[in-house]
Amino acid sequence: MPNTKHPSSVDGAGSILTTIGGPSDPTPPKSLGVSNPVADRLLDKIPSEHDLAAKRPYNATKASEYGDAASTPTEGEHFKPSTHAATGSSASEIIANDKVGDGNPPKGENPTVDPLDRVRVDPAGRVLTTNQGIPVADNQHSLRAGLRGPTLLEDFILREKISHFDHERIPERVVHARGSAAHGYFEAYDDLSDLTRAIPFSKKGKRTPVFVRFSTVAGERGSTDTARDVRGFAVKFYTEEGNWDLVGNNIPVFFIQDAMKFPDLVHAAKPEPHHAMPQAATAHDTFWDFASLSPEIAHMLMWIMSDRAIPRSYRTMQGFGVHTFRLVNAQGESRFVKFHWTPLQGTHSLVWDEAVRISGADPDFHRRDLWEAIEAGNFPEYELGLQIFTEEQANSFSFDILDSTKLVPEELVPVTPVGRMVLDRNPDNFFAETEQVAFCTSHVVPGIDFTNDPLLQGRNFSYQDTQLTRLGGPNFHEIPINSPIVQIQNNQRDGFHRQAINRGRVNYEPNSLGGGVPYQAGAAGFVSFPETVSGDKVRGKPELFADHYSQARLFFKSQTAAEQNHMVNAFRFELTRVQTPAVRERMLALLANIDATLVARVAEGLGMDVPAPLPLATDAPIPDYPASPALSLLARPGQTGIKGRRVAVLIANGVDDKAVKAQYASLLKDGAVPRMVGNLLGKVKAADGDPIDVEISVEAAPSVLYDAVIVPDGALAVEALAKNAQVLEFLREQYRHCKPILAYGSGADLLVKAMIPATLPDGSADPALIKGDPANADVALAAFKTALASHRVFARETDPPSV
Ligand code: HDE
Repeated sequence: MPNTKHPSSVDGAGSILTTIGGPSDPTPPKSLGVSNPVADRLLDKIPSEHDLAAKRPYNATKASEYGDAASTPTEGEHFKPSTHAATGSSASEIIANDKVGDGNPPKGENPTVDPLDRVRVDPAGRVLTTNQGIPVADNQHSLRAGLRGPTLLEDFILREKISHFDHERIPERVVHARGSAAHGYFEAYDDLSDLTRAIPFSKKGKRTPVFVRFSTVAGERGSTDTARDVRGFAVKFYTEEGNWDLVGNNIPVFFIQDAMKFPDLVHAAKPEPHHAMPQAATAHDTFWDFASLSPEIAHMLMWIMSDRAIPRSYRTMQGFGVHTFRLVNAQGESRFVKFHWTPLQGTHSLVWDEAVRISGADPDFHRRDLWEAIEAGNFPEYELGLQIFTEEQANSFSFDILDSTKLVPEELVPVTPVGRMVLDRNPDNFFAETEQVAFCTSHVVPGIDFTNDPLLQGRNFSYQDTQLTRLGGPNFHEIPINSPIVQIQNNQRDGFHRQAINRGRVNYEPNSLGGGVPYQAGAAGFVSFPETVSGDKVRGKPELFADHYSQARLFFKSQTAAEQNHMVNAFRFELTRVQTPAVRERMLALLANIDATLVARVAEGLGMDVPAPLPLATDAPIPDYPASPALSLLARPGQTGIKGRRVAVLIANGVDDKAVKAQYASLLKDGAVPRMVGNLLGKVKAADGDPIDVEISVEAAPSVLYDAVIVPDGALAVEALAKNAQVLEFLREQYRHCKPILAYGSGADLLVKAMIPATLPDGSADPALIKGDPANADVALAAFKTALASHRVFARETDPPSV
């Protein structure tokens, strides 16, 4: 589409980079102000999608569906897109790798282990068919005995269509039902073959394709993204020696110590069984009843009541393998390892009030953020770090490395960076890929091995088992997203939905009729580490597992004051929603073993006295750890500046046109996503008379959906904005949620109208409340960008909130 109105500007580019709304004027920008092959493709994709849709202003075949005309079916209207991109699922589909292929399905191939290209379906220029490939003449009507008669059972086309639809749903995951995923690659920094023979680490610069699914745990498939919860962080590596699944979380410890307790934990956390409430929340009696009777949960409670449980984005959270695993090298030597993923974007979270409001404004907040970032070419990137230690070291620790409620402090064993993971491609189809992907902790490759952590051992059974129901049988490994990039060769046969057509008559081993193949690999295959095992058959836990509180204490004391405040508030919120006083009391008694200030402040919020601490499960002395700054979220501000940050630029009639456009363009250039936000869609008339498109209204995308706001200069504009209470609330929320605010010239009057405090509560200057001189706009913008990159100013917070 020719761009006549904004010949060379980036106006509207913020809307091209997002998935909600857009200006009334469909004229797209010509440039995004940055050159990036994926983001640039959006400039083709979005306008050509519009052009394609515009070719069909109405349904021209509708009239032929009635009366006698219906007896001669008409060919469906169809149109050719102006670009291939127009009908693709994503702009990132052009990014190829060994797993996804290049996006162009080869004709006539049907092997079971090829890349996803084999099953990618493109309907361009094709007629509609049944599942048997029969061309469908009429997709509007069922077959009937006369226009007013009954529908005929003979109508195999209707039956097939309805029946398939009836069975579209599969059971959701029993936990981690809500999730989003992306393709990408892992790249090793170095050759680690002295440590492990795992092939992704075999060579400096080696790339292994991955598929990563992030998730919440407790909520159902359609639940909100910003619930307070642990996030799943599951990575499937498609290696040349088979698939390795590192099925982790964004928190390095877990609630329980033995797989036997997992169904109890999940039952307690999920909606209560009598009335099925609440959805995606632990703030209810059954969870806290279970928690207060399971003191091994203490450490995990510290993490889930912290801001870790409300991440800003999947791009801004860490990932952890949680359990201790083993690395084994070609000589059969083993070391213990803990896996850490660290986001280059830094670790950033939401504030609770914001998380709650986002649930209404955009329940898909994290899904959208991940999708949009990849489409915009702001590829999420994480560094993989390993904590490596020997058996001797492990024996010297004051905790048991098989206990998943404990972490290995980084001060004890530092994290060594070994590679990076880049997520550079969105899935083509949510169901086929994100929903059907099956992660199993038992999927390991030579060079990676298990330990005897009783949680991990239980998981190794559970994941394989759960897929049988969820994906309908034992052949889920053949679903393209699950199948490895190497051939599957064994004598397993048949079962529901089998795809492989195995050649020959030999389906057993040993055989001579097939020449002995496939043959076992011997030492070249997966060899379990020959760990010595001895002991009585017993149900129980080792002594060191009985220390429930030392690392909970370590976590609490390692947080900054603001983070501690957030934890106090989270406990107050959750326990206030509990109805049974005895449960609240027992929880306070548990907290009393962790920190005296914490319990006193939570008790105060509940109007209760601090009870006596719960009895301990051990008489052994409890380790006292020094504070670990690495445990604070603020320890990792990130390296990618303002990339992917959303900025609202408020506009109304009379706005200073030149300035807002320059700010908009400058933010785009740095990879942020600005949007012109107004009272209503349409155009506003700038001070110099030029029209500017409003890209979205304050109502459709309220304050919580942005990381920062710019209030422009222009007395008239300020007056118009001040009349809208939603705008004033917008600013108050930006302030309350500690986000950067930049006001130019008369824009500062709007802050006064919104009753935004001029200084921090202690009277000092607020580094993220920036008042800019329009004559010197660049200086203020630079300060604003710095504030945006460092995320939030928690020093604004008071208890209770004053704004
Ligand atoms: Fe899971 N977990 N889990 N879990 N888990 C599942 O497997 C289970 C645990 C985690 O994106 C289920 O395929 C048991 C720890 C993630 O598809 C199920 C125990 C950690 C995902 C299951 C645990 C996790 C799951 C449900 C205690 C962090 C989502 C659907 C012994 C290290 C993967 C499925 C995805 C999913 C069982 C504890 C992470 C039922 C029995 C610890 C990220 O098999």
